[in-house]
Amino acid sequence: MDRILIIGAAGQLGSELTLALTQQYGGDNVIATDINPKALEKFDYCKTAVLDIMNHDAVTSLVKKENVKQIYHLAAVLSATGEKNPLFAWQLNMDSLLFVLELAKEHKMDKVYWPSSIAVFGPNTPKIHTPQYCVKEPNTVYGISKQAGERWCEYYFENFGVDVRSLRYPGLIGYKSLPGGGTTDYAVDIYHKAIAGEHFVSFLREDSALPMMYMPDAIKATLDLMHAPKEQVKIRSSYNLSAISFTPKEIFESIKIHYPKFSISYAPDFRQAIADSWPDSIDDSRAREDWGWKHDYDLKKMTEDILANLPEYMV
Ligand code: AKB
Repeated sequence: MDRILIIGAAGQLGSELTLALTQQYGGDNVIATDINPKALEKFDYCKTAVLDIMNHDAVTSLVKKENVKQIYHLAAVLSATGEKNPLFAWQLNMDSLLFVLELAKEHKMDKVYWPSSIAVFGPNTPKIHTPQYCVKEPNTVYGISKQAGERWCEYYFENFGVDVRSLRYPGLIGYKSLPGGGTTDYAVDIYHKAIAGEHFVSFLREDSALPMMYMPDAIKATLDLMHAPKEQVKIRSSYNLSAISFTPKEIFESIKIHYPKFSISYAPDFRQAIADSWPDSIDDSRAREDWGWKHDYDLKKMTEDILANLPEYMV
């Protein structure tokens, strides 16, 4: 059985992916790691270790000690936070990926997973049904690091045979943990405000459409890609991935059906420029053709599920 190392396990994606991987591989074979010891407490069903991805010696010795065969490298500085400290974001996002790719090469890992993002696209990219291959001129440090990272992934696959797989996630929406520092995060926060009976101030304009995805779909896509036979994974930079697209006004209206007193106002800030540089919707036909990707949740179904389940996580 493959030993799996998850780096950045306590983040928004990692929190749910760790559980899904544990259900598939068993708690003895999954090692959830994070820089924040407190955040690891929730993983009482698998192995855990405090780990700073920038501490290469510590990561290498854990990989050797645990005989790790797969790495899910999820640690990253996201788009909005990245703009506040661009050099740190570049250093963390790039150094960590290159280190993981080298580690996978040296230790002959079976597979590596690394998330990319719609942030690889930029203002000159076609905005509607953005194709897999098109102009990419990202103008955030996060987007630049994801675009460069994609090139490195393909390079390590082509030149060293590292079986690295990747998805360009849209904005991810889940209720089990809070995201940190992204431009799409308003679409998580809005549910918390509705349930708390508070007014919501959107940092994006009411008509600012962005590609989004409910977390169960993101987990399914990740596991489907990682379990696909090697020959079906034909794109080794990163796959476009899509489910739903909506504006702040549309998500607000989907919630208001259930919370008629809920109110919203709009106060766009620096994140509006980031959102404006990203696509409105994504063409993910290659993921659908190559390994059978299919999403389950639309906006209505996602809202119903979140409103039914979030209250118990808000205590
Ligand atoms: C962000 O908003 O930075 C992320 C992303 C789209 O990658 N959620």
